[in-house]
Amino acid sequence: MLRTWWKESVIYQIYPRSFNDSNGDGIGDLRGIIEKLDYLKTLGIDILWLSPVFQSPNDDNGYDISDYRAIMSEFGTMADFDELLSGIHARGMKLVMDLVVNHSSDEHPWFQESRKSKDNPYRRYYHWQPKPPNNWLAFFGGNAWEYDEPTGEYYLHLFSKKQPDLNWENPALREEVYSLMRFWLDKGIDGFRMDVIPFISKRLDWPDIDPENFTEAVETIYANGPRLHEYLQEMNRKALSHYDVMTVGEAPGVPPRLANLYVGEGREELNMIFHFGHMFLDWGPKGKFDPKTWDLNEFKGVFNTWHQAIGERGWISIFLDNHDFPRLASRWGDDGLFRIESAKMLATLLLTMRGTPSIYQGSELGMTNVAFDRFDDYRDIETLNEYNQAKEKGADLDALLKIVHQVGRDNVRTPMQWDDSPNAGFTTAEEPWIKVNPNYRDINAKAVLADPNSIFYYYQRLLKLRKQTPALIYGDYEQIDEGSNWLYAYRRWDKDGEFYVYLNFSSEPQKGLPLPAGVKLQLFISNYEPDPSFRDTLRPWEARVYQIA
Ligand code: ISL
Ligand code: CA
Repeated sequence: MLRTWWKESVIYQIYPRSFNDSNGDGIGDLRGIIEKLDYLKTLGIDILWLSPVFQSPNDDNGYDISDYRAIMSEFGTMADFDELLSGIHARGMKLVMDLVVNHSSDEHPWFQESRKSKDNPYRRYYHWQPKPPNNWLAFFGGNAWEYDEPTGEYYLHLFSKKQPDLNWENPALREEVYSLMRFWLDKGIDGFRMDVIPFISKRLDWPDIDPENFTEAVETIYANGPRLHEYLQEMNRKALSHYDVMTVGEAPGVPPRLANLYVGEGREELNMIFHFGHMFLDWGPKGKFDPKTWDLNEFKGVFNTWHQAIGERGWISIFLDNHDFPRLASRWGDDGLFRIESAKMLATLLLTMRGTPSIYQGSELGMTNVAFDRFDDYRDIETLNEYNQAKEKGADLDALLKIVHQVGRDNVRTPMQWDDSPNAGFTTAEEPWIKVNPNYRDINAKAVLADPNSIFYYYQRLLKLRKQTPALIYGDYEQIDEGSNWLYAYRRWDKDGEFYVYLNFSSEPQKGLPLPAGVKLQLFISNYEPDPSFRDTLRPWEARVYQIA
């Protein structure tokens, strides 16, 4: 199996708008990130992934790009970017940028031209149809086909109507993409995270979806289109292969059996993907605002299945939250009484699983979901569109607000909590672009840095241990609990080392650990003080990792 830096690294995702505001306008920016590089170095991460920082009207916070070669004015200048990149490299870290090329902004000059007339040279940069050819629904609500006045035709948008889908069938568009990739690669960046990359090749027979089962349509119709792998191989040939960089494709709709088509060695496509197996466990047929319950055995099943599917030939990146999903401690743990214990337990999972871990900003503080009591305080287009639709239909808005508290993307977009001063030290402005989580007085970076027992230092230890332990990176994986509904236990091993990981996914003490017999167990790391009387019992949300001595 290929041994390489991006398998041995840990990613930290920054959502720049919410990370740190350096100039008091209420919006995080690049100089704000520069100010915190030493903080990130202290934590011990290797790769910074920045959510999009390109020029954008911010309909979807930068995932709608109007100039791929310019920095968003609110975030700073190209000079700031260059300084950020060299600051990252000077500290021995790497920088990965977000590549959003399934769609552009409708304010991109390509689209401005494209909509002008049917014979405009940019017409074929997007998908135009005289009539909607199918019943596709957009992720952010409503129809995926939008009528456009100037030419009287419809264009496709899988996300908001300000995010028209690019037409990859057109070789001229593809060359534009490879060229903008080379622009950033030539500046010396270290790779790309690729937004909804499985969606770029469309089914041109335009089949209908089952509107009652949107979640299923993502996999069966939107993702994994007929020319996808041809495009990825071309992208590799024309851009990526000329640089020592890493790629991670965001891969909603990619089932395990197709994974190695994307990331298998010798395919010359991507290095890794982020799969959504666990992220969609609580989505009902109608999507995220139609939540259902999940259980621990399904969750474990996802990790097992993906491990088997990837095997020795491919690689994945492991994440438990990001800028689109609830906070990990709120979603998979207990963000009340056992916030600290469960945040550390989940960190243990993230950093001892096979695959390149990706940490989302604020996890190292144990940040939690937020529950604003008015829709007015929400900023995310997905939430606001859902609200507007519900209002139009006369649906129960209080019920929707509760669902938003549980699943909304603004849960993870409130400002980073740096200290206990007003607005958590994120900004000196009176009002940040989105309100801070009121729990910032207790939960903040200043507090965790002052407490040797904090979540922050637990991450720091885990990061260091992982780096020193090839078995935790390259080693094999196998689940060892037998269908327990509170315990997740697994073994990681290679020829030089063997590790047993025990994770209590419950708020009760639980007895009966499947400990290996006849070997000497040495405690490797735990989120509780060791206590021999608990040898066979895990305390609430306890994580314990043993090494075979
Ligand atoms: O959270 C989701 C929608 O409810 C996911 O399905 C998400 O839309 C999907 O993973 C794609 O996400 C990416 O592309 C979107 C952008 O809004 C997200 O922030 C980005 O991560 C469109 O660019
Ligand atoms: Ca700012």
